[in-house]
Amino acid sequence: MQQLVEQTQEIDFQSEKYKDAYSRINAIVIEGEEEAYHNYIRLAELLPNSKDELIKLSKMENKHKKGFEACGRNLSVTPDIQFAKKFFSGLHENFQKAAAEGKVVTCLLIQSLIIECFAIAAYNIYIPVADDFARNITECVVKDEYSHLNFGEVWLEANFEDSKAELEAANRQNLPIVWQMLNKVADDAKILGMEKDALVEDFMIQYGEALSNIGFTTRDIMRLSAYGLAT
Ligand code: Y39
Ligand code: FE
Ligand code: FE
Ligand code: FE
Repeated sequence: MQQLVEQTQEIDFQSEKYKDAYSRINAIVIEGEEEAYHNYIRLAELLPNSKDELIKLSKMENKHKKGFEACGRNLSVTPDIQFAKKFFSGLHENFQKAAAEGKVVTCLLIQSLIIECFAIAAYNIYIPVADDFARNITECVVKDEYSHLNFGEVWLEANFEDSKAELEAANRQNLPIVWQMLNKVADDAKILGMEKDALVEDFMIQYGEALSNIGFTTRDIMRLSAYGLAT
């Protein structure tokens, strides 16, 4: 704990180096929230029985986006949205394609498991090293993200046997993209005080727990969650 406090005090939130890295990480988070907003609206069309709940989740994502835009403004940082759009393009395209094919299991794996776990890991690691303004916002946001992850878990658990094969294929297609995204952001994250190892560890814990809650065995989880990690 002492160590965390000291580390926080060392960060100069107004240095050019910090603000340069923040222009990309902040953009990733803003663009991620924007895409999550649209993804839950799309999911509401695909799952009419859960429409009201999914629209509620989409509205939360839109609120998160506004919160993180305020974090950038607070540090006088202009988010590099073009960089962020490219950062998300792999998962974005795979979500769009799956949605067009009516593959709701793949859409849920991409948004409600992979992206939510990525968000939870990133926000958990960010909170202790954030500026006071951003910490307050991120603490509220991360609570919501757990509820989004929970939506995916509950739906996929209820439909586990029918979803298993598609989940395996979607995991194989999309998890390697997450490891590539982590590599692309590792240097900037480090400047913000976030270690890549800690991000990987937290993601693995969230994702492994999610797969377990859905019904996968420990053996399956080991195989699924490390897929593409070493490449
Ligand atoms: O469900 C959500 O709100 C997720 C869209 C938001 C994505 C956040 C992505 C965070 C990755 C940041 C990487 C920083 C190291
Ligand atoms: Fe939009
Ligand atoms: Fe969000
Ligand atoms: Fe979310």
